[in-house]
Amino acid sequence: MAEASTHYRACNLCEAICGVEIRVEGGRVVSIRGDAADPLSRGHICPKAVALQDLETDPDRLRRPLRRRGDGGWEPVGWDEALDEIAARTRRIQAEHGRDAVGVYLGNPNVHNLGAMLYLRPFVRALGSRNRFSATSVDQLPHHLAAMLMFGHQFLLPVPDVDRTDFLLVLGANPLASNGSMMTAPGMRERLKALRGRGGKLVVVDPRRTETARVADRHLAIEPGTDALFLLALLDVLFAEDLARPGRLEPFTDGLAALREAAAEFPPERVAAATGIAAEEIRTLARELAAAPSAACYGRLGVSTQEFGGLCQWLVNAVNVVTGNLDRPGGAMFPRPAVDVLSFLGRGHRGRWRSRVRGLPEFASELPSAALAEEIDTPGPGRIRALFTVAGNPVLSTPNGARLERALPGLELMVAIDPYLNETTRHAHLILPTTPPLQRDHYDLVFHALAVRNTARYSTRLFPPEPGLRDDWQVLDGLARRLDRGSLAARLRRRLVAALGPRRQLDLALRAGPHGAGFLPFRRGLTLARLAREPHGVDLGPLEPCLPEKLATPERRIDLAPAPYLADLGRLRARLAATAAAEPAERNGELRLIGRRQVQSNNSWMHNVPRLMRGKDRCTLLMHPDDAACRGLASGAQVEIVSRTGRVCAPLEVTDEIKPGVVSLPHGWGHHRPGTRLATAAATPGASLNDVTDEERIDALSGNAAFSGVPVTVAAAAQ
Ligand SMILES: Nc1nc2c(c(=O)[nH]1)N[C@H]1C(S)=C(S)[C@@H](COP(=O)(O)OP(=O)(O)OC[C@H]3O[C@@H](n4cnc5c(=O)[nH]c(N)nc54)[C@H](O)[C@@H]3O)O[C@H]1N2
Ligand SMILES: Nc1nc2c(c(=O)[nH]1)N[C@H]1C(S)=C(S)[C@@H](COP(=O)(O)OP(=O)(O)OC[C@H]3O[C@@H](n4cnc5c(=O)[nH]c(N)nc54)[C@H](O)[C@@H]3O)O[C@H]1N2
Ligand code: SF4
Ligand SMILES: [Mo]
Repeated sequence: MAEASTHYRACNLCEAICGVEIRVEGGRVVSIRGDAADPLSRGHICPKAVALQDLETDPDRLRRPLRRRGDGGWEPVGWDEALDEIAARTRRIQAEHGRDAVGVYLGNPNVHNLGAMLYLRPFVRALGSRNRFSATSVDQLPHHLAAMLMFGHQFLLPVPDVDRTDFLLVLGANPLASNGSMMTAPGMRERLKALRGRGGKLVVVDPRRTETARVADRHLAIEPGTDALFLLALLDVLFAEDLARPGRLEPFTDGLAALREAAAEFPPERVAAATGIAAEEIRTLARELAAAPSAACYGRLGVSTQEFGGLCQWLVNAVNVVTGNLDRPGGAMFPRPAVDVLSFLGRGHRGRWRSRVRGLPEFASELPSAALAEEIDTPGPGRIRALFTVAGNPVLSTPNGARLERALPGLELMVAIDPYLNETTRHAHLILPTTPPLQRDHYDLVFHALAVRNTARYSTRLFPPEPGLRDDWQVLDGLARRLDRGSLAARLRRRLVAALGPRRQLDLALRAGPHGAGFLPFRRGLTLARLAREPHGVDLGPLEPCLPEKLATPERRIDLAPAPYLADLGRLRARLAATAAAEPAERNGELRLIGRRQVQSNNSWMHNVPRLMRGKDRCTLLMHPDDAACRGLASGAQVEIVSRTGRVCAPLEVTDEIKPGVVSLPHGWGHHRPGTRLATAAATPGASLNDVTDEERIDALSGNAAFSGVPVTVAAAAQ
């Protein structure tokens, strides 16, 4: 290992999946640069790429399984002993209290992990519980609901064709900080510059003048949680001014008249006060959208994690259909990835069962994570008594995480598959640590399917797995094998598939995919072996129109007006009436709290990377100068933020980039909890936004958490 070598791979830390070039000398990483030959990222990387190396060397990262002792300390335990003990205790609890007594929470890094993507399903199936939760319902659930209801499959997710569009309308996304989400487009700064360079326009709708809004042609500072009203008004103008042009989509689209009728109730003049956006602005925008040769409307986290998130994602798709921009170059398009995720993930279903305490509907076999804590702390039959967390930190990432934090110690068994002893995993009885990114093979099953260009890239591991660690898939498989109680035939079938391992499963999926070589010898097309010989990945071309063939609805038709959305308009109507009736002064000095993302963070788990933590405290509360002045507050002051659920303190940052009446705190902080092993993070702990968000604020339609617009009061903190 003494000599120098260069390793090429994809960074899997966020959705941008940038190609990286890693120089290794003497078995150590000496540099990480962008891979200029990657057909998608073309050399782009962000400051977080160095984390690939720092995660490797982090002394706090766990390197063997741990078991909690009676005195609260931790002892090392062998893998087989740990897995056997977990299986035995799980079975005992399920035998006594039923299968639903075991819950599972799947966190975000699973989607960035090939092995987890392939082995989670058999593991969850082996648990056999209806109490399944994941980060989906604190994030993008409304996107899946809209895809299922409108296009027939929860993963028929349109992606804005940013490289060819003439007009990009962005709502509730800040790709210059997040590097893009449900839109894999590494290097958004350059891509947006190119958009404007070719005469295109960028309009950003956001309560904050974000990094992305700053490079836009126009920024519309919307009142949090009112985007559904805004989008309906936009549609109303398109219809009323005869600008609706679905074009080639029209012969296979239903519900235009119903949508038109729904939108007619919300003309711009009616929603202007509530949204904070002048009627004329909305009219102008509608006309520009309609006039653009191509346009894409893209709504992301900020419009998904709000009380009308379901309606928002429906209406975003609707705008793209009504303007004829769905499935056309420069519009919102469907990728054609090398592995066809649609073929092995279910279409989705909703409401087949409900959560025990609040009666919230499942979606695709998962219950809303906003209900996790109450399912643990509310006594009665069916209560969750054992919990598995897999790559998740729900104490910091789910609404009213503090309630969950209080509930976790009451579990009879908690198991965390996670490389860190953090705010959530410290409550586990056993922690099973898995390999960091450079010690495993990777192919992005999910993000190639959300990318603005069709490409494929396989990464082999750079370093061998550390002796005490296993890959996520091995741990999940070890548990599934011990817990599976299906019929002999079913178990055998599952064993056979699992025994293939991730590489062979991937090879089969690539061969069977739309760019694949199939199963006969000497055929052109992709196989894993061929892909692995291309260290920079392969280019499979720009996005191409694929409708109506790709639609998964029974008649291959788009439904523009699904009944659940029309029914949910009643809730929006009531909200609009209530807003119109309330005087602003009646808010009693109440502010609306929203979140934000920062380039050097990644949700809750990258604050232990020293090189990402340099500089001043980033966990600050943003407040408009007017709101600060009337409270007698100035930048740097410690303020207390109080909501229905709790209170946190943070330093204030006064700035006119935030809309008056709105304040913003980033999420993923709050590393002061005792009993964690995160030395760097604990040195600059920040406060957890989710100590003040509210598990009762959800989008009633989808069950997604409504983080945006939490009512809070802010005052100087007592010393
Ligand atoms: N208020 C507010 N809350 C939010 C958000 C917000 O904007 N505002 N955003 C939401 C969103 S979009 C998301 S996706 C969620 C994220 O919510 P979570 O997924 O619950 O949280 P993360 O912070 O991503 O934590 C990831 C965990 O996985 C571990 N981990 C990292 N890599 C691996 C791996 O390869 N294998 C295993 N087994 N473990 C690994 C880390 O140590 C960490 O414990 O948070 C949500 N919460
Ligand atoms: N650096 C970094 N990158 C990340 C992450 C990270 O934590 N850090 N997390 C990753 C994950 S898991 C995800 S899901 C993606 C998310 O990626 P994005 O969707 O780009 O998410 P954010 O950057 O949080 O941007 C959401 C925007 O919505 C705005 N907003 C809040 N409320 C409203 C509202 O009511 N209406 C409107 N119109 N806007 C509103 C906020 O001000 C914010 O600018 O980022 C991913 N990438
Ligand atoms: S943008 Fe995302 S994928 Fe690219 S280097 Fe940064 S963290 Fe990695
Ligand atoms: Mo996310």
